[in-house]
Order: sequence, then C-alpha cells, then structure tokens
Amino acid sequence: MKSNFFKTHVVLILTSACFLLIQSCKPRTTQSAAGGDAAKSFVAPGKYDEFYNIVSGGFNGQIAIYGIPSGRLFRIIPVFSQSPESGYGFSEETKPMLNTSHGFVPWDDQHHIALSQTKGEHDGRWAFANGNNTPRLARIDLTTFRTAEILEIPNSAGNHASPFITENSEYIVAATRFSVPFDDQNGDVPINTYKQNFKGSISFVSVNPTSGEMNIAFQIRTPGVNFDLSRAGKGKSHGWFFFSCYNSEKANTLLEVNASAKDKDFVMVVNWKKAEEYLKAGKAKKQTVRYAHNVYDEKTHSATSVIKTEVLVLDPAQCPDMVYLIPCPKSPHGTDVDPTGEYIVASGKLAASIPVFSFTKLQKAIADKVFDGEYDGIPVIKYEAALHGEVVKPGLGPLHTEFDGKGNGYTSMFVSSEIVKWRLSDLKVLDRVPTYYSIGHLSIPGGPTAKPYGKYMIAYNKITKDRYLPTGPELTQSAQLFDITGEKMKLLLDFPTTGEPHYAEAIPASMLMNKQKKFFKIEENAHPYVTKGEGQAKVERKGNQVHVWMTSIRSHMTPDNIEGVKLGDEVYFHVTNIEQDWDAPHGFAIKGANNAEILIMPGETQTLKWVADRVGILPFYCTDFCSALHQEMSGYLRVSPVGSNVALHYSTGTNKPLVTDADSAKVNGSTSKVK
Ligand code: K7E
Ligand code: CUA
Repeated sequence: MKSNFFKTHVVLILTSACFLLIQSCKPRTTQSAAGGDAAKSFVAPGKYDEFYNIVSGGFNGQIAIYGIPSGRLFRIIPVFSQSPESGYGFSEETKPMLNTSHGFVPWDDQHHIALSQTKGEHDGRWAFANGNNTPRLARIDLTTFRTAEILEIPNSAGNHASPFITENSEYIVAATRFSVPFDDQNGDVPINTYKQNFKGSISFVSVNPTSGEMNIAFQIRTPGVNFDLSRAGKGKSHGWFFFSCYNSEKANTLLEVNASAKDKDFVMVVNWKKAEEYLKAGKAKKQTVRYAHNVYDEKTHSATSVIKTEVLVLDPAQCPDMVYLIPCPKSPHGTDVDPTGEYIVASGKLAASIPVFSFTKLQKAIADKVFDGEYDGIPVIKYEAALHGEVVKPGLGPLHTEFDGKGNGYTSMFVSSEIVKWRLSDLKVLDRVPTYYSIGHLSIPGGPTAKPYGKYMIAYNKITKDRYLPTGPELTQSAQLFDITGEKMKLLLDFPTTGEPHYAEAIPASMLMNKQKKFFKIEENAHPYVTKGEGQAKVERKGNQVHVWMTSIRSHMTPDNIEGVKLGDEVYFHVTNIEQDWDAPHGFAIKGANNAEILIMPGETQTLKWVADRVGILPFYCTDFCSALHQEMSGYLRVSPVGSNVALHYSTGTNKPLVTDADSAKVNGSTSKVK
C-alpha cells in the first residue's frame, strides 16, 4: 500500500460497495477477534523460533527480523537509513552506502523483500530489498544481517515493482511505479504532455552467483503505465516475468479517478529469455545515465560508491515476441505465481473477482495469436484466451496472494479486512478469516517459492485501531499470525511491528542459524586505519586532521588520554575492536559528537569523525555494556586553543603525559610517546 492517502480514498470510493457487504467489513465473531491460540505461538524461554521472518519496514527504510511463531523482534537492519544504534550511515566507512546520483540520501520507503533462490527454493544467502522513493535495490548478507550492497536504478521514479527474483536468482527486477521522461531526455516538459513524453522502464538486475553483486544487465522501455508489482515465472513458466500495471489511461492528475476510468488495466508478460537473445544480438541501445553502485567490503570494513554512466535499453518495438499484455480488471495490485508456475493470480484493487491466468493457455494464445489489438504497439492477448478462471465474490479490495503448496491460494482483502482461502484447481472459496484491520500483504513461509513450507501465515495490517494500548496519535503497526495446517485458518497471535511493514519472507531457522558470522578475523582486517594490537595504537596529525588509531578490548581503550588537539581540528577515531569472541561489540562515543555512536564488532574497524568545537576536556567512552568494568571503559581528550603549543601526545595507563613549557606548571609526570 502506498500511503494513508491511498487507504482513505480507496475506502471512500468503495464505501457504497462496502455498505452492501458491511458484514464482511466487521469482525465476524468476538471469539475470533480475541481468541488466539497462545500454546501454538509460545516459544518457551531459552527455546528457538522455527523461522526467521524478514520484514520490510516501509517508511522507516529498514528491515526487521522477527521470530516465528513467537513474533519476537531480534534485530532492525538499517538499509536505506542511518542508524544511531550501529553507526550505519554515520560512520565514515558506511556513509558511501547511502550515496546516490542525488547525493547522500539517508531515507527511503522499503516495501518488498526477496530471498535468494536456487532451483526455486530458498538458499539462505541474501535478502534483497527495494527503496521506493529514490529508486534503489539493496542486498543484505544473511550471515551478518547487514546491508552489503545498494544499487541505484536509473530511468525510474518510484521503484515499487521490485525486487522480484527468478528461481535461480539469475535476475531481480525493478519496474518503475511512476513513468517519467527518461534520464537522457529533456525532462523540462509540460506535465500534461504525459502521453507523449513519459515512459516506463523495467530493469533486469543480474546477481553474481558467487558474490551476490548486483549489476543492471539491461532495461526494457515500456509504455507510460504505472507498474505496481511483479513475480517471476517458475518451473514451466521459468523465463517469464509478470508485472501488474495500472494507469493504462496514462493520467497525470487526480489518478484516483482518472487512472480508474477503464474497465481493465494490464498484466505485462515479459519473456526475459527472449530479451537475453536480443541483448546478445546487439539490439539494446546504450543510454547515458547516472546511478550509484555502493558495495561494502567485509575485509576493508568499508564501503565504496561508484557512479556508473551507462545502461543498455531494449525497445519492445524493435524486439517482437518479448512483451505482451493481458487485460486485467481494475487497477491490479499483486500479481502472484503459484508454486507450480502454472497459475498467475492478479488482484485488482477495485475488482469484484480475482482473475487467475493459466500459463499453458497464455502460451497457446501467443502461439495462435489470439490478440485483442495492441497497446502502444504491444500485442494484447484476449482476456478469455489466457484465463484459467475467476475467483468469484472473494471479498473486497483483493491485494496479494500467497500459496501453501497444497493447491490453495490465500488472498488479502484490504477493504473487507479478511483473508480468503481458495482452491487453485476449481477456484472455489474454502474459508475466510477476519484480520484486524485492513490487511495489506500476507506471507506464508516459502510462499513465493516452488516449495512453500506452509504451516503459518502472517498478515500485515494497515490499521490497528483498538488492538493495542494506544500511544498518542500514532498507533503501532501490526502483524497477525495464523495457523494454516487445518482446513480452517486459525488466528494464533497479534504482534506489533516497526515502520510500516509491507511484504515479508520467512525462512527456516535451520537454514541460517548455523552459518552466522561470529566475529571478523583480526588478521584479515585490511582497513587502512586498522590497529591490530595495543602496541600499534597512535595519534597523528595531518594539517587540521587528527587521526587516532585506537583499540578496544574489555575493559579499556588505547589510547585513553589524548592531548594536543586544537580547537577546530577534525578528529577521526579509527576504533578497532580487537576482541576475537562472539557477542563482544564495543561502542564509542564522545561528548558533543553531532553524528552518532559507532558500534564496532570484534575484529572490525569503524571511524567516527568529530570536530573539536570548544576548548576543554571531553570524555569518550564505550557505549555497550561489555563487562563488569564497562563503566570504566572510557578516556579523556583535551582540546587546546588554536596556537597553543601543547604537543600531540597520547597514553594509556602510564599517566605520563609530555611536559611542555605551557604545561610544566600543571603537569606532574615525565614524558610519554610523542608525535
Ligand atoms: Cu504495501 Cu507491496 Cu508497496 Cu501491497 S504494497 S500492501
Ligand atoms: Cu566496551 Cu563497554
């Protein structure tokens, strides 16, 4: 879902329809509204959850990790955000991760998660995530649960239909929500020339099978529709992609009315194997663009950002048999492919039924050219020719569908606040269960793969109203856990979530828990400012920059007395945590720092930049309660006036600072290391 605006307005538009079915807009029974089955979601103290649940954070730009079935929150991973907790986006090493062609962009709107796959099943290596607002894709390493890479997407403006992944992680796709003039065109055009000047694009981003590194292999330029969501084909439909698009009206104002005028929008069908052939045959045009590619290196413990300047673009007009359209009722949102790859389920937000297309029929329709004209030169397949059938009267406002691997689909109904279970073979509605309230996405562990694990289903709701203790004007976000092992879906648990979750993917705990990185090997640390032992700690001045090579180990920092810094100096604290042990991070903070702390994992080096803004003594300390003597893990930095002759020096434990002329009256020691 896009925003509160959308919520309100869809509700308004559908008020009359909802009125007729007012029953379904309200909880059916108080029993199911409360109820729950605590025993089935209870994970006893000291026991582990069955699944890691990797949940989008929406407008917080982050990803959160929960346990399923307990709903316990384990970690928040900053992705398109700065994290004062870890220093991500604040430390010198991680700032380049948030670089874009627009400069430093420390926020985004994160909606969808895609876990890497091999042969259509989770392989537990990476999670991919989209940034909607300033189009970006991120890769999260599932051994560190940290953001490893961010790739900006050119020719895009609203990276919503993204990321969706093929069955061997060959590609993740990124299709633009907003059509706009392409980046190399003069964009200074009247907005009402939308129909002539605005274009859509789909990026095919390849994933390096070893390193996971992303690269834009090619883009397809499309008519100026709005792309909403997507899924890759799998099994028999491997090699194809399906995209829902709305605004086939190409409206540029008051979309809530003008983009809902037509009876049908489209599902765009892309034959990406064909696209690869055209690419090989040199049919793609090189286009000049600018986009950032940011990679974090776990050896140097630093990110680099490179601005790339070229992209290859395929035009369907020059590439026949690559792109088709299927008409799809009213503003399709989700387009989901079942585990066999045969059925494509398209959920029209304003439609009264859910069309289910058949891949086999679609292929036949293409072969027999059963077309219903063209749209911007792209063949439109006859609706009935590709249709397996419609789920009739499923509920109101269908958005997303997941699968249990037992032949059933589960569709979220935003307007009627429920999940509807139906059978793929005969499209019969089998069960429905209310959600509290206004469900957006839903997720079944393994649901988008060829082999869903089934068992649980999680609803991500847009409105929580009366479900939790209120917290001022903003109420918590909420997920609900259901048991789907029986014929009837059963509510087990409500759990609050952070940000505004959209999609999520859960993966069995056994696939990840034994391959977690415990610490970084200090001997492999290739950071340019690493300090591999206390004996190497030092402080050096370069002009008005002061570099501190510092170590942390329970329970002291070296050096912990620093003098000779002058007002206005830029001080770089390069802190290496020399512990070689699991769960032993140290933090570093200094008074007046106008960024954040840095939290340094064992064996890692991170850098905090700090400017001396006043004369005096400024304490610094470890922020992570690391030992019984954690409170003792601290030090002092002395700032002297510009022009002062206090020389740079540093020490730990010796308490023998340099005696300078200026200090001779104040200091009671002999010399220490001097620079
Ligand atoms: Cu929230 Cu997937 Cu952006 Cu539907 S989208 S809810
Ligand atoms: Cu190190 Cu507290």
